[in-house]
Amino acid sequence: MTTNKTLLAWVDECKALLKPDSVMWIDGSEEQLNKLRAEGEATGEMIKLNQEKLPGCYLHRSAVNDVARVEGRTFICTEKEEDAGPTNNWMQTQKAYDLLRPIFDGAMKGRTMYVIPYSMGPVGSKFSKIGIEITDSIYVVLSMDIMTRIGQKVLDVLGDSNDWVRGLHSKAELDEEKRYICHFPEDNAIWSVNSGYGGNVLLGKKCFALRIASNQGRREGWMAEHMLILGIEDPQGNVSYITAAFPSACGKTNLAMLIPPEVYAKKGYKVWCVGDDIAWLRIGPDGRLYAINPENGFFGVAPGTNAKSNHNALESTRKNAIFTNVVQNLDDNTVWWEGLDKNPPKNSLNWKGEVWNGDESKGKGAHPNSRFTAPAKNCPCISPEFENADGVPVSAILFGGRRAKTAPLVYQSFDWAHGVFVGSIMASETTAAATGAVGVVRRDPMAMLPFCGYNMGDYWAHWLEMGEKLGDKAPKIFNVNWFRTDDEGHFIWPGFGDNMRVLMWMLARCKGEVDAVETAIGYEPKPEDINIEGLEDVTVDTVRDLLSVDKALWEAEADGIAEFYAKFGDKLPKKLAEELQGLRDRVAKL
Ligand code: GTP
Ligand code: SPV
Ligand code: MN
Repeated sequence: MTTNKTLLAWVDECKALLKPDSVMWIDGSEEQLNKLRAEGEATGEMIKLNQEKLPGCYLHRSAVNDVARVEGRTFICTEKEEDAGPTNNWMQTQKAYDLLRPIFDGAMKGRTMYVIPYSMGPVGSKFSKIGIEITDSIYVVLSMDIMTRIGQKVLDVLGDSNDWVRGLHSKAELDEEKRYICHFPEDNAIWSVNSGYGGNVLLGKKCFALRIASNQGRREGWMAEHMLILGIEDPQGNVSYITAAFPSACGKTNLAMLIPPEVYAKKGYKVWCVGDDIAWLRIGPDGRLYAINPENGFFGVAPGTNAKSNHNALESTRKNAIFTNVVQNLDDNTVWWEGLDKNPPKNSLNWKGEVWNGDESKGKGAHPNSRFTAPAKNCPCISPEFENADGVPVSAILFGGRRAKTAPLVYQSFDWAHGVFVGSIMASETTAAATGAVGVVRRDPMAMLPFCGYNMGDYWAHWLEMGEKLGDKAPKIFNVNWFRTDDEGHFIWPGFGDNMRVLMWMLARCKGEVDAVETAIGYEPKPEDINIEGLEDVTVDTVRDLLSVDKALWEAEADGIAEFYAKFGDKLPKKLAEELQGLRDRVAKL
């Protein structure tokens, strides 16, 4: 399939280490993939679902101890600790290789070693990057086929080049104590072992497209971000693009595919999804910032996805999708999860494969981090620009998280540098996307805490530099919070499709069509400038309340930021320290 010497040598090396029974190069043909589907079915790794209702769809169950990213066992491996920085787990490069090599040794005995050539971004685009993943998991091969562009065509583009990311994965024994997700940005390599969960093993995604690519972006003058990309088309057919960084399970997939509320739909507005999780951002020939989605599919959160909350995501999963850790309805061999509808199937297995039968006293049917991989082209609102190798021009960048109180519904940064500050101080309640406690507020700068592959202080400096290069062509930066709650803990803002009302204010700001109110934290809308036409439970007073900035909360926030910033020592850009002082001064006057 290839004569690439660097690649052939690496595959031989891996083979010698892993000792598989056989090696299979993935060419991307349906014939080969069908063989693997049948084999996965035979071993029970893949469960074929009802092919009339869900053509091409499969169910997969990961091990019970292996259902989310393991941040505590994820490492950035570099020569110097300061290159990983205070927010990453660090291991010295050689130490990491020495620790992992014995774990990989012989790990594929009795198994097939699959070699998957894949492209992040359209095949052959000058902005795309190539990776090779070695794995012993059929689930990984089939999921990589959905999430990336794979096969012979990628090798053809790679040719004899040595510019590709080496990704080594083995399920090994799925031993939690020996589970490691290690990144070697200095070698463009990833070693992942003892896990079978998507975020740990679909190496093109978080491992390459964020942790390794953030390093490449820093070196080459671009950015790899945990962002959705969407386009809003006005009735005249002009499309404006927005990217948004929200932490894991905080609403990117939902916002990326939103359905405009009636008030906008009837005027002819449309929303197009370019990406739901990762954006690679580059400065284009006209000096503006352009975004591409390096992925080819969605790895979305299942619970809460329904015809009303996210019709487009649900539609995306109706064919050629793989569901992980959801409920299996035994009556018609389909799938179910909490929040799909109010009818938990009476004859069903839970995510672990145990008899559940819709009995909530036995706990949840689907795992809270159960997910689907679905081809992007299934999405009814996929953007016509999805395959555009040059990307789409970005008008606005949003940051946001889950904050019950402090953060208002929306505010705009004073300028780019202040926007970088706003991104750097993001905080959000933790979710089931990673192992550990859920609902604990933690700092998650730019939603990149678990994904920035180098020192976060240098990362902020890179953001500031990009802003200098962009100058007055820089996108405007905003912060949003869909998750403010009332005293009973209910969300005040309706969210989902109605978030478009807030996006429309932002676009009006980008075009200079609407005034704003200057507050201690940034520019806010006048409450009456958020369009609430057609909303039942929201009044102008509700919006005013959602926009309030509380002095005591923001004083405490500033203290929290100072404490967080202190970890970075002299890696903290001076500009951000000044921004923090500016915030303190303004809050003091409230
Ligand atoms: P990752 O794939 O983990 O990076 O997550 P994501 O950011 O794509 O998250 P996703 O869109 O899947 O959101 C997951 C959770 O957020 C679900 O429980 C949704 O119901 C909830 N959610 C999304 N948008 C909103 C919103 O506007 N308001 C409220 N209240 N909840 C929302
Ligand atoms: C996230 O956790 O942010 C995800 C899912 O998008 S995973 O690929 O597991 O990281
Ligand atoms: Mn994500």
